[in-house]
Amino acid sequence: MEEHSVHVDANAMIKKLKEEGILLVWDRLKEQEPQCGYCSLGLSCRNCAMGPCRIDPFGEGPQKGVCGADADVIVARNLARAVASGAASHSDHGRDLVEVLARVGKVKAYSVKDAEKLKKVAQEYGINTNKSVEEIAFELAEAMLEDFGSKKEKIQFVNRAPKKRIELWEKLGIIPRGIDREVVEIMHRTHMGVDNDPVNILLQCLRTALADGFGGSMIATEVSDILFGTPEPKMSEINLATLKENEVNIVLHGHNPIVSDAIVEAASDEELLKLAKEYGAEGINLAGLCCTGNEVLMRKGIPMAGNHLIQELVIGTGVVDVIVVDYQCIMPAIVDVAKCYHTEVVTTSPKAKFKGAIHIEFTPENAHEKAKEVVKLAIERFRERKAELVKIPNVKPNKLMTGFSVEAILKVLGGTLQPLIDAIKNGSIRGVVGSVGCNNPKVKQDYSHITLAKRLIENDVLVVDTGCAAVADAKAGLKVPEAAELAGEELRKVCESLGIPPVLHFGSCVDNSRILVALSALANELGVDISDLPAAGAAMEWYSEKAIAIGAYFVASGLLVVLGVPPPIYGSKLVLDVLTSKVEELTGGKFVVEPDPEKAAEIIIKHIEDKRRKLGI
Ligand code: BF8
Ligand code: SF4
Repeated sequence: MEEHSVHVDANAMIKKLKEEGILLVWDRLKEQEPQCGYCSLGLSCRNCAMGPCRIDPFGEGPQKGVCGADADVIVARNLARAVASGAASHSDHGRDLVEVLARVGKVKAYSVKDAEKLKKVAQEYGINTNKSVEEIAFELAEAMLEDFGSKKEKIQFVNRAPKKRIELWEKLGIIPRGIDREVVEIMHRTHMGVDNDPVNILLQCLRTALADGFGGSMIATEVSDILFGTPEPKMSEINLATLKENEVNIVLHGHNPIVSDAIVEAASDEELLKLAKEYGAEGINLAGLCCTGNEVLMRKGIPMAGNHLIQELVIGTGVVDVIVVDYQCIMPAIVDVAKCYHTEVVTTSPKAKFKGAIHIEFTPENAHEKAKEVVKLAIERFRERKAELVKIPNVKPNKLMTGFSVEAILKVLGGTLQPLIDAIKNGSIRGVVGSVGCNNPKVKQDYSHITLAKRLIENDVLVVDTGCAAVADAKAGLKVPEAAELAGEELRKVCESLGIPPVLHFGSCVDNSRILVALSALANELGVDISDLPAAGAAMEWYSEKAIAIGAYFVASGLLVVLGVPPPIYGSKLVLDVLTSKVEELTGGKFVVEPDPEKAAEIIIKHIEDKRRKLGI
């Protein structure tokens, strides 16, 4: 049987769990096959009770739904609802952070860790910063909440985009007015009998995606930096061997640092450490999963257990005492796997409860106590481990360098982007690519992310990565300064002189907003638009609606975006044509679907060279 992952630790765990008779994501995918062809093409609609309806892709059966909607309308509407869900997920996460920001000074668990950034962002919002940190935090939170509403003509961070880009968005009528407003408008437009012009629907997809990228996600990133510290380069470790057999292990899974950060604090509580030792553990060990893992890795160097497809496997080590989650990308299946071990799944958000899990609800007011409660529960579960089920894969943790916020990069460069611009101009860095997104069991885990990143750096293209792609590249050893050896000669020299890896960890998925900030700054310095830059995006193993929103805001910002997993748009020639071709005339960006990472790399490199030629560099 072909292995499901490129990694030894994952394959060892898959084998173990299989032997134990536990069904995993790959087994469930098999059970689902063949998956529905109509849905895969985007041709099914259940938006109303006259349906559900399906359009026959071969032109023999029905070509219209009961209401008269054709393939183009149905495909565009389905895509729009995915963008709305993705944008809503990032943005609601952002709002939760803003609500914490508003309470700074009134709650124990949270404070402002980066006052300089607080002031800088507050000034962008036009707030007078000549007052206490708590007052600024409150006023900034109030101003950010306005961005979620519907009273504005333009959300604030849109102003960070290059002027030409903003003018273009104005011309296209896709300036996001309010984050919630754009999401709601998609839900409205896709109701039966509202927007029946597929191109008009697609434009609203771009506007809503921008409300995510320059709105909800950017707010999430900035407020996380303010509350938990702006990341700086640091070393850490990654893979399943970051779990410790002799320690209490708590796995942090989900997205929002509000919970994971509080647990990190609680895990160093003296009393709890004493208790853990009394119970026979040598300490309390934390390991991250998915994006909340990226958050605490970027800021605190907390080791990372893995990415999306590791979440069931991590429990299979038999040493995870508690897996604590907030929301997003948490498979309901982990509760079933946990039942076969001593592991407790702890949910923390009123928005995300799981049948079979223990619910310990976190609020900004109680986070301190609740975090300790979770750690205590983990200590108690430690004693219940089933020795016969314990097996941590016999590998060494991979090292990685993390923490590349835009601010940190500026510091590395000596305070200005000029060295980077010079390197791009003289060709030692041919271009920059954001490699983002998930794992998908339809792709051998991490193969496409890693192959793409390797090919790009070999060709002197700097890679910045986020989310699960970032974990993949780190496990492949691409995020240590020594990985400069794997880069082309020119990129290698740049990395060696700066002491950085050729693949830079930009953070979690909301931190794709850092890519927007970095590219906007680069474009501004060069006096061009983002679409003129030798840059691109890739989501080679995407699965999530959030990744669709990210891809759409990259395209709206002028980037070529390669998707390694086909999106459900092939049922409409028109939608396919708009998104993979015509949109380029509007925004300068477009989607390319290319599952083969070798070919994806060729497409991206050609794109970068074209852009360089046009810039005359
Ligand atoms: O927000 S990359 S699988 S964990 S959706 Fe999810 Fe995809 Fe991972 Fe983070 Ni992003
Ligand atoms: Fe069918 Fe139209 Fe209703 Fe969709 S909105 S389910 S196509 S009748």
